[in-house]
Amino acid sequence: MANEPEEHLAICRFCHAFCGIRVTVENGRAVKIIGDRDNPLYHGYTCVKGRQLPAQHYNPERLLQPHKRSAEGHVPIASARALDEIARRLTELVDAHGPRSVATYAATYAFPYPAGGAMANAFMDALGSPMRFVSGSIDQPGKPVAVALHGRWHAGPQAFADSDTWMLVGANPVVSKWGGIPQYNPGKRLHDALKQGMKLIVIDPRRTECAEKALIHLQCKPGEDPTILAGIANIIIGEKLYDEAFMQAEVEGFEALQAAVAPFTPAYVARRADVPRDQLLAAARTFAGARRGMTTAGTGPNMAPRGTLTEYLVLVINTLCGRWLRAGEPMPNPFVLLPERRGRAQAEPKPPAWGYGEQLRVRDLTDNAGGLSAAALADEILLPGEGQVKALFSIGGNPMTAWPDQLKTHQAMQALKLNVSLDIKMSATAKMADYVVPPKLGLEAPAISQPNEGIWFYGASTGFPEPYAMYQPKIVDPPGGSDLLEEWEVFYGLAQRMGLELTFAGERLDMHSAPSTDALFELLCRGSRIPLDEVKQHPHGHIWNDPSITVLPKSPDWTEKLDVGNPFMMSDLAEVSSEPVTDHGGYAADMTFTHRLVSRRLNDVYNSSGRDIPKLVRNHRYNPAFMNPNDLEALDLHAGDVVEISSDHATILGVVEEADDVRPGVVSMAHSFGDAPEFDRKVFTIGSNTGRLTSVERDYDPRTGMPRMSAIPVNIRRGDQRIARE
Ligand SMILES: Nc1nc2c(c(=O)[nH]1)N[C@H]1C(S)=C(S)[C@@H](COP(=O)(O)OP(=O)(O)OC[C@H]3O[C@@H](n4cnc5c(=O)[nH]c(N)nc54)[C@H](O)[C@@H]3O)O[C@H]1N2
Ligand SMILES: Nc1nc2c(c(=O)[nH]1)N[C@H]1C(S)=C(S)[C@@H](COP(=O)(O)OP(=O)(O)OC[C@H]3O[C@@H](n4cnc5c(=O)[nH]c(N)nc54)[C@H](O)[C@@H]3O)O[C@H]1N2
Ligand code: SF4
Ligand SMILES: [Mo]
Repeated sequence: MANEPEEHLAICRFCHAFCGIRVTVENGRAVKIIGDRDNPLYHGYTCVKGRQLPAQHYNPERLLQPHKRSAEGHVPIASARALDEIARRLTELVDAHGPRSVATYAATYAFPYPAGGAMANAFMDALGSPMRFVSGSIDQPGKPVAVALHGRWHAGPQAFADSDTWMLVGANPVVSKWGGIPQYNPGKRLHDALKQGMKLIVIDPRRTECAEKALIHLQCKPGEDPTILAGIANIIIGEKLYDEAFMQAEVEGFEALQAAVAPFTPAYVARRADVPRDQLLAAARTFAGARRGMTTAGTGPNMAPRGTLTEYLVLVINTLCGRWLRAGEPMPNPFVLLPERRGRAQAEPKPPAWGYGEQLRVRDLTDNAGGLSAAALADEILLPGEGQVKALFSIGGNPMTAWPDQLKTHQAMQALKLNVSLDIKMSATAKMADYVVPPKLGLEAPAISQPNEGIWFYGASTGFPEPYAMYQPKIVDPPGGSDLLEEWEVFYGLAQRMGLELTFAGERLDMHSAPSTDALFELLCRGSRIPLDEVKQHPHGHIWNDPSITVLPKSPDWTEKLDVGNPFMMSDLAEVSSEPVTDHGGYAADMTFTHRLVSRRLNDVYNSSGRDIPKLVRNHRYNPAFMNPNDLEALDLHAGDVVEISSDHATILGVVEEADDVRPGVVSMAHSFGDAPEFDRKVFTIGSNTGRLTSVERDYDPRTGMPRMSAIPVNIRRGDQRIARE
């Protein structure tokens, strides 16, 4: 007889926003998801992806046991045996080539499973390999690097909730639910703020869902953000709109900045970035004329050339306007599952930004505040010699679709001696892996909200806007007959077999009897402001406000300042102002490009995830090449036509779609679609890979290794229309 349905409270881990949800469970299976109206942070919000968690958990495509590559393709293998074999091969590789031959790539789905990433690091520590890469290094590595150069204001930024202006540079948080503004039911937060009179400014070549609500939208040429932001800084300085007292007391480098931004006159910026001069002036005056509010940048400009400089100028504009918390103001989030953070109204000492730690063997790249560059990992795998990477663990990541320079990645995946993918499905990467070890999914293992606190340190204006936390126990068992390992169990199991002692979050682990996920969470939360046990008493999640936690005054004799005139950044600005203003992005003179391809997110899928869930691909199974109707007409193209999109590096196919929200001259296309070149003609079912258009060897940021992944100069040509729709 069927059991009565039960309701459970959970954290949605389909994306990084971690919404509080209610899960209906029938006969041990999750059958329905709705938002939890009693959750104090999200108030019942969910999106279409989160409501598909049952379809994700019981997807026929989901892998329910580890697989091993064989002559007959991938065949199931018991998890214990898979770990035995992987451990043996790792030992051989490390004996022959040293620990640096082993690399980890912890990506999108490492974030919601914090014990996995931490155990992978513990394993790499024990092995002695520095080769740990994260997807953050091909996301917005300019953020932490810019913070290191400019300095972090210890108390943190002004909060969104009490701001009267906000400026989004190439970010679309209403869709991405990620940064820019607090990403926890961001549509509602933005709506409420606008109702209270917030003046929103958006800088984006697309009239995005956020731009539609903006007071001022600079629909700029892509890739010109350093120019636009330098122009805004120049106006703020020229019109004396900056916070003079704050600059005097807390900031150095003003004269250098003033000189470096001087060439970026409104007329120059208007011409170069192709934005109306009056709008540019209005944006600067509106932002600086308001009382409170931050400028924040998203992935668009971070993937365009000079992401670090863009992020630096974002900080500069915030600092010019003094938009950092002052002594006596409440700390919006003193943390819950991390140690209490009581900020001081002062600049922190600046850590090194790059030039330390592991030296990569290509492009003179070093470790940096954004982490070792995943854009150089394929080279590290392909380049013979001492230290060559021979073994790769992808932890919740899909290099074949996400890394720039896909053809190089494709070669690298083939060159690996041991390729292990911790993935829920046969992704484009897993298909090439020697072992695919599938993990438990979000409802099958306990969860903590702590990762969304930790991202506070990544840049400015990220993370929970209030001291919120939630714990979720395991809700359902994995499907019967499955053989799944949580990500941390893989690294713990390998260490056991290889005789390695692991230290996890500062604690030596017992290598004979495995910990539980809950015990690992206890270790991750040690010393937290609120004990994890207390958080567990609040199944809907809870906000631990403490009005007594206010920003402390500056320490006596404190001399550290924020720096708006960093010499590297000033010299980058000089380089920008000396560039010729061209229509094709300063590219080789013998090649002309008519368009620039920009990155974007699609609401219904998450990078390469979700495309095997029918409700999420009801609009498109592919990533359309969105273009302005005038451009389509000029090229005699119609919606649904197949085109060839060529950069100076490669050509991909695309299916065009009319979009009047896209600026003329721009192609707006999502990443992480497509597969290896042999599948290219399936463009209508799997889309195509924009990463292939990028060379990692040119136009990269010399400190972070970030190549040009947006604002890519391209030409568009009619393609072969015989390519089948199905
Ligand atoms: N051209 C271009 N390239 C880009 C970007 C861009 O905008 N343009 N964006 C960049 C950015 S910001 C990022 S973050 C990277 C993303 O880079 P990746 O993280 O490498 O890419 P994803 O496609 O998110 O890969 C996630 C993988 O995890 C698997 N997965 C799903 N759920 C789980 C789970 O619960 N556990 C585990 N272990 N695995 C799971 C999925 O099946 C998928 O294969 O791509 C970057 N690449
Ligand atoms: N639904 C959904 N949500 C996601 C993801 C997803 O795939 N789907 N991916 C997740 C990931 S990994 C991340 S890192 C976050 C990213 O979150 P966001 O940074 O908010 O990402 P996007 O929505 O792509 O917004 C980037 C914007 O930059 C614009 N842009 C592109 N090039 C330029 C340029 O040169 N200059 C300027 N000014 N703008 C430019 C694009 O038009 C786009 O509107 O989203 C996360 N959330
Ligand atoms: S925004 Fe959607 S996918 Fe992301 S956590 Fe919330 S419900 Fe889940
Ligand atoms: Mo990302």
